[in-house]
Amino acid sequence: MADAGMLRFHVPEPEVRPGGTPDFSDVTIPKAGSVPRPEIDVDPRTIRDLAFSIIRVLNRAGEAVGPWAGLLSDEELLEGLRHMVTLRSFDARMQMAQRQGKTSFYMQHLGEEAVSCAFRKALAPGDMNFPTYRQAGLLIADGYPMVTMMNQIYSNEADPLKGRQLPIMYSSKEHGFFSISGNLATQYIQAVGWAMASAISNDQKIAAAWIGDGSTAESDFHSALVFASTYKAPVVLNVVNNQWAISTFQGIARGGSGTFAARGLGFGIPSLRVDGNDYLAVHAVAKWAAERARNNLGPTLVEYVTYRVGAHSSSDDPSAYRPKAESDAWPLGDPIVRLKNHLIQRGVWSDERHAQAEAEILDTVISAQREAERHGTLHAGGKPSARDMFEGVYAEMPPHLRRQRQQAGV
Ligand SMILES: Cc1ncc(C[n+]2csc(CCOP(=O)(O)OP(=O)(O)O)c2C)c(N)n1
Ligand SMILES: [Mg+2]
Repeated sequence: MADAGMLRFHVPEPEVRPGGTPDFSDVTIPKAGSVPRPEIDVDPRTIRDLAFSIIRVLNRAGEAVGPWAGLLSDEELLEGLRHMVTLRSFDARMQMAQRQGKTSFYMQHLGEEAVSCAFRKALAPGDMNFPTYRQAGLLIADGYPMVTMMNQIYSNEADPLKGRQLPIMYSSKEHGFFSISGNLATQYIQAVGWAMASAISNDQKIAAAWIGDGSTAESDFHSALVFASTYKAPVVLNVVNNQWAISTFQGIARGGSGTFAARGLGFGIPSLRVDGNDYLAVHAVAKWAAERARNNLGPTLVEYVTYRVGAHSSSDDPSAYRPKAESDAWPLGDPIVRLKNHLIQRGVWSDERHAQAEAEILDTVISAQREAERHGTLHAGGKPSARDMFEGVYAEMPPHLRRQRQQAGV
């Protein structure tokens, strides 16, 4: 009905605030195995529903069911579990190191481990990720040394980035991990541009763009989708919807689109939603999207539905903006517990072996930490040389920088 009264300004509000009872009744969860798996060359117009559903493989009994199941062997799943436990353990130690003043800043992945760990296994050597700060699992699952990550976090003398990047903003060309940019959403246009270049040079490498729910509100996200769809860039466009953008709930950036995946539909991009806490589902969908890219079928947009259990960063306190127990109410569970239960159900794992593996992994993380700390931490021990800040940018140093370097005596 027409309402010609006073205009009202609309601001979306989360269902609950601190002190309230967590409520995810608006998150519709389809049964595991119920969403079809189309051919990779499907006409995007025929799979619009997939942008509004959630692809799931693991059911409540821990079984892998439906058309997206069956891609990974016992060994591959056990390895995936080890990667996720390693990332969680690494996070806990580094979070503690931040509280001890050994680094200025840290960001955890708690609850989101499956997304980056499983995605990495769907790529081929030479493919390039353009990650945000919450995809360290891409490095862990690719065997990047934890000591090197810690050296970067401590900005110590062995930091490969020589103290120039904020802690956790890693970079490794060899491991397909493009330097993280703190300016959010730049990853999207960079990834699409890199993918276009790969196609222009008739290469075989594909790119993966990463963004959080909140950052999709940036214009870079939309520009990237224009270029990706027009030029059928060989890129997987990942949106990690962890429900929060610091203190802003996902309804703000999502606006009226219903889901983040639905954003891709207006560009004619096949767009899927997947259970981000289901290692098998994440891997299967990532593989589908990567195959499309590699077969000149163009971009795919994937929304990972997950929940950020921890604080946004070591500088954040979520109790100021959401109920304390909200993460316990999250209906998609914990990615590590779910994969563990699946492996037990397959008969290749047990609670005892899991506890033992957790203890062994913690030992490995602690010894990596000891080794990194021998090279220094934020306030103690070895540091990068002050000379380093003058190097690596200009092929020929401009006179004013040369003068400054002389003044600094380095
Ligand atoms: C262009 C830009 N705007 C704002 C910020 C400040 N900022 C850092 S993280 C963040 C929230 C991002 O949330 P989301 O995209 O959902 O990612 P998440 O942290 O949940 O993984 C904001 C606003 C920034 N770094 N860059
Ligand atoms: Mg977010």
